[in-house]
Amino acid sequence: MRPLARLVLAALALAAAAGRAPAAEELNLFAWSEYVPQEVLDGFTKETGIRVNYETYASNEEMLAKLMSGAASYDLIQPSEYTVEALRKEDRLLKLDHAKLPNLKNIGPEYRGLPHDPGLDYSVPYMQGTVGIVVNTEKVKEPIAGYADVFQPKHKNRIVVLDDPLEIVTWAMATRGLGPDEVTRENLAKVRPVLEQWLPLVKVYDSDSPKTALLNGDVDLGVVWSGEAAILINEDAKRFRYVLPKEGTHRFIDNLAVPKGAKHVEAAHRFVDYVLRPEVSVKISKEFPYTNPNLEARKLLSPQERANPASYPPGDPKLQTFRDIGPVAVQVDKLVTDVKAKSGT
Ligand code: N2P
Repeated sequence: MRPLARLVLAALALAAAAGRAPAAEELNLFAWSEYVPQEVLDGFTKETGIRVNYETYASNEEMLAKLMSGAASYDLIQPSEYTVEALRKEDRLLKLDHAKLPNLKNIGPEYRGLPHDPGLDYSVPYMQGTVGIVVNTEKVKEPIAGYADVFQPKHKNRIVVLDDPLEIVTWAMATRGLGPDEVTRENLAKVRPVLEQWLPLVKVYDSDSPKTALLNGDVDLGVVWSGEAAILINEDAKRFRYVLPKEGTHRFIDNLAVPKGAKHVEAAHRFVDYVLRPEVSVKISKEFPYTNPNLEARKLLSPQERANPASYPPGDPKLQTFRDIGPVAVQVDKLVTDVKAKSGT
């Protein structure tokens, strides 16, 4: 064969091989916003060659709606405990292969045996947190101990809250002595008047970054995720205080889980085990200072980080975890949307 022909053939063979080569592997992660550090995603890609597409959401309900619509295919999602429970009832989660998760041992005993997934067979705790009140003590001088102290006419237009109907409804219920397990049509009707008083007072609804409005002085107090409060305390411990509402405090446990139909199940396991490594998990805590369920990672935190009262509340506060409330969730959404629309907020 003439050299040129040989060259052409070699080039053709190379092109054919390239066409057959598997596409670079990827992982489709659908998770809460401001929760997974870019440094962690990059570290995983560098080590494994697996590219991570990180799509974000701001509530469990938003995630569920998108997942159930089938509009996109995800390999990993990040539901809170009550949403793990709901997804399991619908048989939407894949059983995890614990043999591929040797670092699961780092998760503390208090995260095992819980009703949504007692054996961590379908979900792996990622971060835990509370929902509480942040007060700018330079602006608000009187004591704030509970929701009823926040939602007062004198604080009108000085309040930020999570843009999360279930959260908002359970705060109002707590002021009427009703727990988060008591979300029924009847009780929703009972708290409608409370919401009608509260929501016109709110200036900002923000589940992604409620700290921003507090930090730049747009508002003076708010009801936010504990990790957001912890960041504010790190910024200025004199100015910001975190209060666990006396009427009842919500404790959430956010988890990683693989939805049925995931296309990259192996990559999903590799990612879960990667973030369970203490030295990786601690990076998550440093950027997003929630309560880390990974006890080995906790050991790597500085004494100052462990002393942040929003990340690791002192004492033994009474915390309530949500359970799946079933179809009444639609009514929760409707109630808050309705009252918001009438409040002009
Ligand atoms: C992260 C918010 C996670 C807390 N930005 C909600 N479960």
